[in-house]
Amino acid sequence: DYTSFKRTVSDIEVSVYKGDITQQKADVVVNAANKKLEHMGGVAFAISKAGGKSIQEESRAYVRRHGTLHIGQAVHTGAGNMPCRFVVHTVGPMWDKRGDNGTARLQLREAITNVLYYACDKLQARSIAIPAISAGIYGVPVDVSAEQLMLATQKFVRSPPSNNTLRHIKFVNIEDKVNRVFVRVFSDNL
Ligand code: AR6
Repeated sequence: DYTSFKRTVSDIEVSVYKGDITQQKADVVVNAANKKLEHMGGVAFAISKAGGKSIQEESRAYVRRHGTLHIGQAVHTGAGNMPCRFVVHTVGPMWDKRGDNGTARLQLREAITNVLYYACDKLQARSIAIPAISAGIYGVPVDVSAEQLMLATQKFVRSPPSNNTLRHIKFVNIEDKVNRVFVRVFSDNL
């Protein structure tokens, strides 16, 4: 595992890291969830497995009480046995192979913006680890996911909110080929 890109803007360090997100010691680990918070595949399954039963239990309790999530919404649970403090669950859009996906792009950007604000407003987090939301089971091309995550991050770090607590924003990819795309997009644009 290694850091493959790092840049500091407005005292916030943004990095791209090749590794397993369940092993990150950040205050917040972000989950690429679905609307029902049923953590079945991909990064959601990995988080649920690494954290232990409590993550799926807290997630079900949330949905019983408040209903399902909408795309881009952020909610949190504890992190169970993982080395982070909280899991912030968000729901990315699904890709439509035949559509123009303008809405999907916007929703992806909003999801990350919401996650960053949530981490400050609700959790006073100093560090956050984020996976390539929607770039797996939901079928968004990796370069589109990287681009939208970068755009949301770029906007946040160029003009952080007055209550910003974040000092480290880390994009964590388990797959080499996904990580390479993130390095290219972030180093070209941030
Ligand atoms: N660490 C870092 N990245 C990972 C890990 C890991 N341990 N495991 C997978 N990835 P996905 P989505 C990468 O499919 O497209 C679930 O069933 C993976 O290589 O997890 O938003 C949910 O419950 C890919 O690049 O998320 C939803 O139903 C990225 O994480 C649905 O999948 C995202 O892939 C959400 O699909």
